[in-house]
Amino acid sequence: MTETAPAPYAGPKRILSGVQTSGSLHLGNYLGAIVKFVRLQEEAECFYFLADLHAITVWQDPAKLAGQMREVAAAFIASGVNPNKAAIFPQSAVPEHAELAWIFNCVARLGWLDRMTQFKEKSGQHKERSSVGLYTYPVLQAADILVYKATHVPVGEDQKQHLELTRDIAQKFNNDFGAPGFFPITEPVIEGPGARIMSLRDGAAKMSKSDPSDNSRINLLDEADAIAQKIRKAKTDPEPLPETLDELKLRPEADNLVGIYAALAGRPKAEVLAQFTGQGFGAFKPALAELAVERMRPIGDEMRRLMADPTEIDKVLKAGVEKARAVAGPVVAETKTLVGFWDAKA
Ligand code: AQP
Repeated sequence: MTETAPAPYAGPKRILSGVQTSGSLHLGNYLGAIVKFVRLQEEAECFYFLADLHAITVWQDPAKLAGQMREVAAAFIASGVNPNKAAIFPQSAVPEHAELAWIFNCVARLGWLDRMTQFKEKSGQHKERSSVGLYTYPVLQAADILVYKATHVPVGEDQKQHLELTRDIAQKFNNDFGAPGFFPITEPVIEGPGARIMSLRDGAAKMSKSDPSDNSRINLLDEADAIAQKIRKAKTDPEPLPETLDELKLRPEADNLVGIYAALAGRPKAEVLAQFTGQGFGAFKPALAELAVERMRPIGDEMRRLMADPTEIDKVLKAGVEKARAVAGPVVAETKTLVGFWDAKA
């Protein structure tokens, strides 16, 4: 098949993103993704899903899975995602995601998946014992995005490679099935100091819910005392904060804390650095703790309120599923026609 330049996509701007329902959300998920969900809901039609199909690529306790899913929904709403503006829904309740993923499994090439670094990191030494789902995870992610013909996807930097795969799949599908511009060539929205939040214990590792040390991350449900204590204990060095961003970059832990401050304050990193230049962590950490508590406490409180009564969340989810299926259904139907499947309704 000869590759051609991507044909322009003529559909509307549409935003999509999701968060796995595999456990407590942390500041990295919040600053890397959820903050952008809130901003983008003012700009276009938005679909924010609770990625439970992705979550089960590693073992999840069936007795806890639905509760974890509601927790992520509560995090979205408590952070300011407005269910009247954005559809919020569980991925597993919209079967079109899995249906399109199968077709994309037949479009994507093994060599493309073999290059995915997240699979290598997550499967570690035990590749043969990993689920097949973990391997094809980025193909499902492409389906999540393209089943809504989403043009923009707000994510943290760790998802950049998966987004490139989505673009490759869209382009190959459009070429293979003679449908230029059918799927958009989606743009990732990865910007600002929140795009890569690192562990509080190791400036070289990303903040992650699977890190065994709870002190490595700030969870959205942490109480004010825990937030302040984790920041107090965060790994740093004895030097005062430098003058330039280039000097700061050489000190990953310090760089991370200044980045967190900037992302929480919604200010450029250079401006934050200018404010604290020459000061040590004895002064910077309390300022950061105060800001983090001020920003995160209302979110945690609202999450606890929402999670105490699942009926409110479930109402939002049911409406979200309806909105999502109204878009995803016709896209899958058209895709199946392009592939050449028999149509029972024809
Ligand atoms: N440390 C991070 N900094 C910035 N953004 C981040 N994201 C995750 N970690 C950071 C972004 O959060 C969104 C949802 O992530 P996810 O839960 O779907 O998957 P993940 O990237 O695997 O998140 P975790 O918490 O790190 O989980 P584990 O420990 O299982 O790997 C995505 O947009 C992601 O970029």
